[in-house]
Amino acid sequence: MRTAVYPGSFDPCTNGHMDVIKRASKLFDKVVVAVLVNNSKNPLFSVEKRVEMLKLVTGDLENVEITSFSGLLVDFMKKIDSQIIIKGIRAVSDFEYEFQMALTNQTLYEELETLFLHSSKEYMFLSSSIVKEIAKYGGCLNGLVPDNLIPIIKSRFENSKY
Ligand code: COD
Repeated sequence: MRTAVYPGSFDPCTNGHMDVIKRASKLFDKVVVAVLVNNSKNPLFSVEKRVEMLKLVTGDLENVEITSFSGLLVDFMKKIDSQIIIKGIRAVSDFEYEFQMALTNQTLYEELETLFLHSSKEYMFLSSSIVKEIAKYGGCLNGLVPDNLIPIIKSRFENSKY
């Protein structure tokens, strides 16, 4: 059984992430979406909430599992005995960082392969940061995140001075 891991912050999950998850789920027997716990980016949503939101939007994808991890990705990969990391690539700027990460991870765990899925053209500009910026100023999130996440994201801003 081929299991691939799609790691990220998912703060929050966007339609760009969803596109990668759905496409990866067609390529592998199982896809584990792994949310990083101790992210230095000062996340808007707790890891529990990010996991909950991902579970909500992937419920219909039978071979997709949502979990979280802390520490090094390579240690998580060893723990669940997977050797395939999925990354999404939007532009050349993503590639430079992701290529460095892929080589670092393979240096730490030789058997690892990182597979890059290019962004679909309608999501090339999309990131969690852009979604947060729009939500912060009360902008429209239609088409940027799964519909059922819109009220959750909006209420996070209504209830905070983020
Ligand atoms: N279209 C396609 N792909 C996309 C889109 C989009 N619109 N938006 C995001 N993506 C891709 C990103 O390129 C990335 O591959 C993935 O989706 C997740 O994106 P984010 O922004 O949610 O998550 P990141 O990039 O902050 O996640 C970084 C990791 C958590 C993967 C990384 O920091 C990590 O592995 N940390 C653990 C510590 C470690 O092992 N570090 C490496 C050795 S030092």
